[in-house]
Amino acid sequence: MTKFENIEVAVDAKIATITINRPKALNALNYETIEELGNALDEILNLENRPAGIILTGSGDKAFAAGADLKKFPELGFEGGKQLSKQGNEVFNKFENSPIPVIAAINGFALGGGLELAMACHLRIASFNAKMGQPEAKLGLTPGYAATQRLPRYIGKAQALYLLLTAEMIKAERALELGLVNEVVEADSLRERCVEILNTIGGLAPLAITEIIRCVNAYYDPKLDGYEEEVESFGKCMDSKDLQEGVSAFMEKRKANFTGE
Ligand code: DAK
Repeated sequence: MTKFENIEVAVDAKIATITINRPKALNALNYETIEELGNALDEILNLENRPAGIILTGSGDKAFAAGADLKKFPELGFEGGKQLSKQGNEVFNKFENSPIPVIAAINGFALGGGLELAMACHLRIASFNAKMGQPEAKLGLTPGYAATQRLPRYIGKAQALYLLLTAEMIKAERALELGLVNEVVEADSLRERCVEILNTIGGLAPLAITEIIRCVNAYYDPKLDGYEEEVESFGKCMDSKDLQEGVSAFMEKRKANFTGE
């Protein structure tokens, strides 16, 4: 794996971990960091032994990512703003469409672009000290990385508008009540819980996991008919070695040994 400047990437046999590593700026996302996140994801997905999943987190115990890096914002202007938004959306969409699941381990502040990045992941596990919000309106901005689109999907229009219009920061327990995160755990067991979830997923059929992600994403894609995509995926899985192995293992009362084919 490439050695990056703003993120750290570690890969063991089954799990890749990407850590945003700008603790002095509370892991704020600048252009370079977002670029590196996209490149790291590409490298992980191209590994010969592709891991079962990815944990995305922030370094230190204070922040997942405290938003887009605000320092350069005042000089960006219209074109610079659009370019930044386009780059972010491309990278975040790449995470959302990753064929292996990505868990955001939210270990502190996840604000603005930081929460938008977490929302592009498939699952969100937060520690009790995590705080989330979309403070863009406080800064004179609309969200640039799709909070106006993803937040309503997770928590409904009324609650999404509340968070976007008030710029209020909420605690992890409230995020759980709203359905924004999957679980809230103690900070010192955050990684352990994410590993446990990915180990569970890693024991299942890789092809089915990839197709489930694809079909659920299709539900939210106006260009696709999710029902048709599901039919396609079902046919594809029926024709797979994983299906043969899964059913044989069930009949023979043994653990399946999937190959993702
Ligand atoms: N950017 C840059 N530096 C940041 C930062 C950020 N977002 N957040 C924190 N830092 C830096 C602080 O400046 C400080 O640096 P020094 O002063 O030590 O050099 C250091 O991190 C520690 O922060 P604090 O001293 O403020 O720490 P506290 O514990 O007191 O407060 C806090 C923590 C998270 C409540 C506070 O730092 C804070 O309010 N941070 C800003 C949060 C925020 O507003 N984030 C931006 C959200 S808006 C778009 C693309 C993307 C976006 C929008 C449009 N287009 C392309 C159109 C996204 C926008 C956002 O993300």
